[in-house]
Amino acid sequence: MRKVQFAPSLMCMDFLDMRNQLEILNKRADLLHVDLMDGHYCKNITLSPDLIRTFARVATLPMDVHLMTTTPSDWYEVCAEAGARILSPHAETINVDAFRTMNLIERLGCKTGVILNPASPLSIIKHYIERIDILTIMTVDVGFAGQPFIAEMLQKIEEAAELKAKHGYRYQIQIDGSCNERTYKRLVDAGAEILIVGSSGLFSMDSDLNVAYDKMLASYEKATAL
Ligand code: S6P
Ligand code: MG
Repeated sequence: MRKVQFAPSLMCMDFLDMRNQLEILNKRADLLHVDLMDGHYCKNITLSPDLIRTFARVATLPMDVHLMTTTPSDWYEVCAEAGARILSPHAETINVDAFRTMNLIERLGCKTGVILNPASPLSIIKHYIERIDILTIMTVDVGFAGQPFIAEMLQKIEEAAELKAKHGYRYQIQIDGSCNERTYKRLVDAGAEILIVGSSGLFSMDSDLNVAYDKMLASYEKATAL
């Protein structure tokens, strides 16, 4: 099996079974993906800083907060204080003050994530790419689980992997959107290092999350062995 990390997307978990599901993920996953939406940047509302604080009582894995908000600067401090370890705003929202943003995230003791929408090229992060710890490439438009994979993003992942190899950048390449048995092989072949698994890759596989996790690993192994 190819070496890749899995980051379950907590907006897709069974909210009536949160504690149990977090305890299972503690033992099996690599990091936790927390989607924070404001209803403006995208037309949905999912998790919240209060929920991050609640998850932190049980979660032992680092929480990566994906800020789908028009003004992410409203949320860095509160998310870090609630227990986030990685803060991942969208490049499209921080490019008015990207350097101030990076300085603040570092001062808060968090790792720096940056996320690119499908329509955004890598060139918009060119001047600060070397400061990024986790670079997330969206393979669906923001807002909802269960959307179709945007195959044009494979080229962007390849470009990010080439840039990383060429310049020795430290970022890990993370993929958000429709990571599942139909896309695993293409994603890892292109250079993906962390796969965010949501409804299609993990939570829909079985109502028992341990069984779902086994099925996800088996489907990953089968897809990437081809
Ligand atoms: C979408 C969000 C994602 C989803 C994930 C769901 O706005 O950022 O993190 O939770 O993509 O997974 P799937 O398999 O339903 O696409
Ligand atoms: Mg996300």
